Amino acid sequence: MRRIFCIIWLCIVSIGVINAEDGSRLWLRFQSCNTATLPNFTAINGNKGSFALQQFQEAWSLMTGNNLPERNLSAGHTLLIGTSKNREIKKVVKAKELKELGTEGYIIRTVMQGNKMVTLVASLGEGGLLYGVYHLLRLIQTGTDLLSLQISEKPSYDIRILNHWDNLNGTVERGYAGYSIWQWDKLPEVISPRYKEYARANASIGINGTVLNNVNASPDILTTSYLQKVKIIADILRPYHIKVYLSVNFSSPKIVGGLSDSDPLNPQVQKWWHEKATEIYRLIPDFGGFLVKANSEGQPGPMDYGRTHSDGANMLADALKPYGGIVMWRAFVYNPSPEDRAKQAYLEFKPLDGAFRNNVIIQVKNGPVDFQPREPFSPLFGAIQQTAIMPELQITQEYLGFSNHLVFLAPQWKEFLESDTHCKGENSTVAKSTDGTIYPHTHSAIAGVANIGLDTNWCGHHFAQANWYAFGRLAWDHTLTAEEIATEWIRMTFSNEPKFEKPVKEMMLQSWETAVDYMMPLGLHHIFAWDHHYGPEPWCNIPGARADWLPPYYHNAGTDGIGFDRTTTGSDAVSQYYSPLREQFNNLESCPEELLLWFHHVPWNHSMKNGRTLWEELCYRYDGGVQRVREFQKIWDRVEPFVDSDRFRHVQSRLRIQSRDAVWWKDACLLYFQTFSKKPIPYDIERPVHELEELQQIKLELKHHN
Ligand code: GCV
Repeated sequence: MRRIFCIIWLCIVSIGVINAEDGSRLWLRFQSCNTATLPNFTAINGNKGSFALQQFQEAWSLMTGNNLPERNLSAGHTLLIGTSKNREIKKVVKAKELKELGTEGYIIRTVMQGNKMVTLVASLGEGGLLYGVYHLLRLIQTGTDLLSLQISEKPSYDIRILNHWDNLNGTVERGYAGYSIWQWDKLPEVISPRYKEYARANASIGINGTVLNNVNASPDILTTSYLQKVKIIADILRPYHIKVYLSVNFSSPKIVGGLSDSDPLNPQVQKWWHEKATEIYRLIPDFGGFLVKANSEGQPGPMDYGRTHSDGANMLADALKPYGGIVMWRAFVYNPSPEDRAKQAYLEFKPLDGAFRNNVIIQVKNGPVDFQPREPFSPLFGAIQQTAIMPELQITQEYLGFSNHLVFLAPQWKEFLESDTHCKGENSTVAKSTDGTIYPHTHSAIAGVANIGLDTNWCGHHFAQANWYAFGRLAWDHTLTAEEIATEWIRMTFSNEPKFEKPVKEMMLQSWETAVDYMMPLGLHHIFAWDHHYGPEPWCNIPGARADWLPPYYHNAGTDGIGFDRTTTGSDAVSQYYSPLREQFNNLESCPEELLLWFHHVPWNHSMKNGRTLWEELCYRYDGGVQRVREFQKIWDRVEPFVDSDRFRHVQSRLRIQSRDAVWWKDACLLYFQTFSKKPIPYDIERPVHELEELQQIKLELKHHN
């Protein structure tokens, strides 16, 4: 009777809450008054004081209003949560099974013991137990039948890490969700409750590392007073199985340590880093390591002293080695040279393959240029073999409409991870060439540039939370489909109602291709407005600016056609790929049309596979993108009955912006490119509503936090 009362009470409370959802609880709302989907657990048992067990109890009490009684296996349905050391677990799960899954893997299983039903979550380590518990909670929240579970999982990547581009003054580079969640000015005295919520959200999706500060790193982070602040955060994150890492400035020995230089071969410099590592590990015994942007976009690095990337990375790696720390060394490098920017990272790093210590991982952006709406994968994937290499994905939507546009990125990341590098023949996907399958190394890793800020809903746009979620889920299991991830997220974040789930999922799954179409279809790239990267500026030409920071460098539009010639007779970037890819990309006929203008300069009259000319196809792509955003608006308006009013209105309003922006993109690009193609926009396509001159006047005053 009491339980029924509680459930009714919870439902009433929930109805109240439905009108006041602000997105702060992310996908961890634990707000179930649908008793049909709740398992009939009658008791809980497990390792005494287990953090994972506590996490389950907290969630359970939010869902039901009660804690589960902690007692030994008894009649009814017991939930057993324990490591391999637990006596009850030992009775049902073979030690060998758990060993094979490692300390982060887990088993979830339903077993009968006489007339007793037991659902168990078991792992070798506490981390795995936590992940198992969150897996079980996900099944409960998404309304999955729990009567015959047979699950065993282990992560695709060892290190699943967020990169915050957060500055010490509280701003966030390329952040669109408010100020940084790390409140350095208040630490170590004042501890924001957000730190814990952040940790729990990450643990629930398997993220086990975080780099707290921007890769454009302030040397101050390595001062003792900042390290004491970092220690507080590390202490909060530790129970959630999350390690803290820091971005470091290569000139720190000179700037913070007062040395005459920061030359990696200078013994004084090496000593400084060793002592700094010792100081860090004294404060934070499980400190993860360093992330470094060196000799890139003006950042200092070993090349300032005539040394190589490996000299720099190895020096840091040696300092961290005694403590088990790692160095993530970024390969995002390009200089204002005549060489095609897309080729430069490969040219710099490929010759260094094998020259790095085994606690160094080369961190490479998914594409060879810079997180564009669509890029081919970077040719470094598959090519770097003797050194571990990790993908860097961008969760924050620097090039995809900030937090104004609804763009679900799982399809983009899946396309990337499943791209076949051909490094060891067919089916040598990017995923397999980085997760240890093809090239086993001491560590495997994947990073995502965070989209998290102090905004109440964490990510600015409610649907941008889905990208944080998707990154974690794919880092854990890159074989998941975008659709599976969207289903889980929608159900937990919004509703299990099929009339909501189905159309919203379709919208999410189409949203990335849609944004590509209204921004940069057919392989176009980097035609953004100067510096802030919001909106189109294909004409942008700033006197004296580096050519490779200007759109015409990339689109090369002229009366003869459009696109970047990267074939063997052009910049020859195609040759950085393995056969048969390089031949496929090189040939206009076999190059995938989605990447056509990435690899080829193509005449306006070129005949596409569907019979249209290139110009016509470009027009239809832009228009298709606009029309689909309008469809998204209709989809969203129709699902209003299933969403709380606050989130409904918020998303509705963002879709209106997205719709207007899509028209802006289409008009700007088509009217501008038309000055070269000199062809009419096909007559069945919506007419431009802007004048080109009017669009060319737009200069947005967007805050760019550096
Ligand atoms: C952190 C791009 C972004 C920069 C970013 C850089 C990087 O150039 O626009 O804001 O700097 O990439 O990844 O280092």
